[in-house]
Amino acid sequence: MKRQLFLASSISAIAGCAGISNKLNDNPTIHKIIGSAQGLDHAVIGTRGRARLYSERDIDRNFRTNGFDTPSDSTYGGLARDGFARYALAVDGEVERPHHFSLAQLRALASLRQITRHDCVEGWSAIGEWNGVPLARFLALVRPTARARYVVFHCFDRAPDGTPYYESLDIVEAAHPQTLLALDLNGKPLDPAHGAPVRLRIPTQLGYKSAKWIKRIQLAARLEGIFGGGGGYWEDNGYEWYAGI
Ligand SMILES: Nc1nc2c(c(=O)[nH]1)N[C@H]1C(S)=C(S)[C@@H](COP(=O)(O)O)O[C@H]1N2
Ligand SMILES: [Mo]
Repeated sequence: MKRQLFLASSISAIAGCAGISNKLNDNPTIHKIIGSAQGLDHAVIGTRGRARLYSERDIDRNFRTNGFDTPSDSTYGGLARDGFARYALAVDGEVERPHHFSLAQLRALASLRQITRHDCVEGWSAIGEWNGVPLARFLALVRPTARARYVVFHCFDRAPDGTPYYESLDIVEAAHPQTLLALDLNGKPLDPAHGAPVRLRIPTQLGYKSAKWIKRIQLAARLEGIFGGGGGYWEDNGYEWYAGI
């Protein structure tokens, strides 16, 4: 798949963030710098640290799909066949409380519905109403350790060469109040093509960060040693890790 990187690179050029955010850590000065760089970026597109919220009439009823094919292996297929009744989202790594969450447990935690725009780096956007679990709320439950700096999302799907899709956020972006573990799109449970049963939906970053078909969430101190070490399938293939809009 040939991809255009111009949007991501012009955005990080505006924010001036690529180098800084890769070192994002507990240093408050760095957070301030990133905060002001993002503020500048958001001033350009008209928001203030938050993605813009839209109204019901803006919703695109045909939200297009993109990326790899819906997983067709027996694990995912088996789970999908009985409505994901046996699905369990694993959370492990740098957490005090590793846990498996059933879909029912996730539904009980869902508390945020927001209408936002999804921007794909290939040059299309779509507005949808997403409902799900604020990732900050979820992280508070599993209690990241002091060493945890990244939240890594492992997915069911694979590239044609067999490489699994994955993504990651630093823990600050993960805890942004608009970052969701999404369960519903436009009032209905996610369909398989949009990432059922659970996907990430981060409206402050480009589309490829919003991992679909999540099977496991890993808290990590570093990205080195996780697949290619770039923090995501596309990042391992040259994309920017920081994909703020
Ligand atoms: N697991 C997984 N997540 C993924 C992708 C993918 O191929 N696999 N594609 C990404 C890209 S590039 C985009 S634009 C969005 C598309 O989401 P949609 O199919 O719901 O429109 O999913 C993102 N998340
Ligand atoms: Mo995308």
